[in-house]
Amino acid sequence: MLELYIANKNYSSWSLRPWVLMKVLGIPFVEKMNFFAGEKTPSQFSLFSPTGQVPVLVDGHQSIWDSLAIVEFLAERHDRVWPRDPVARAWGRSAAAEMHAGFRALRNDCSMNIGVRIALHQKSGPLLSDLERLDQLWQDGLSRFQGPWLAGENFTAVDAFYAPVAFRLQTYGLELSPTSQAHANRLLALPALQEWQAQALLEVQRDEPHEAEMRLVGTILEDKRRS
Ligand SMILES: N[C@@H](CCC(=O)N[C@@H](CS)C(=O)NCC(=O)O)C(=O)O
Repeated sequence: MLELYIANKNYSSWSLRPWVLMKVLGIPFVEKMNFFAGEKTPSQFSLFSPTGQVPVLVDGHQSIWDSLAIVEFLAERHDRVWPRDPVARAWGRSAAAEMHAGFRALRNDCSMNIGVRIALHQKSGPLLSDLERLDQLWQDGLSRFQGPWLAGENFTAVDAFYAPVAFRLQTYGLELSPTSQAHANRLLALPALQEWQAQALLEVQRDEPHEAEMRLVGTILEDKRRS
């Protein structure tokens, strides 16, 4: 049985990607969650991860230690990971790679913190550019492949890569065009994302560096997490 090592549900955006993909596609796996709140040192994740980072997928004696590599490993074994249509597949792979390597301001200024609602003190130029590009990308995919998912009628890896963005939009109250906003709502309504969110809200451990960062960038309007 595949084992997926993740950090936690509230903050770990990279962990969410393979997790939601495997859940939606019904690929069986055992979840191995390691919070290491506060006291985590790189060597603790290094017990199962060569980079000291998660997610890591373990298949027997083989480890796959990056979210994009995990998706490609799964794609070699399951035919619904990427769209069947080659044009949609190439678009999906490009868009997933763009998220993997880009959107730095969105990822840095608006780190994932699912249970909290925050009003940002300000939106930096790079953040506004990332939001503009995100909106353009989502609208492009949805109109080109006619939805309801980014690369067509099925939820595929590209949707999994953008799933954490839906939580970031929700946390920071960031607005996109009506088409993209509807897409974020579609993601948030997915049973798998609802399950992830419900578990995130139950977590009592806090990652102090994340919490401090959040207090720095904005005003906390609401904290829905269990205390
Ligand atoms: N490129 C990696 C990035 C993974 C990553 O940054 N993971 C974060 C958790 S969301 C992590 O392990 N942070 C712990 C650390 O860097 O010590 C991937 O896509 O899997």
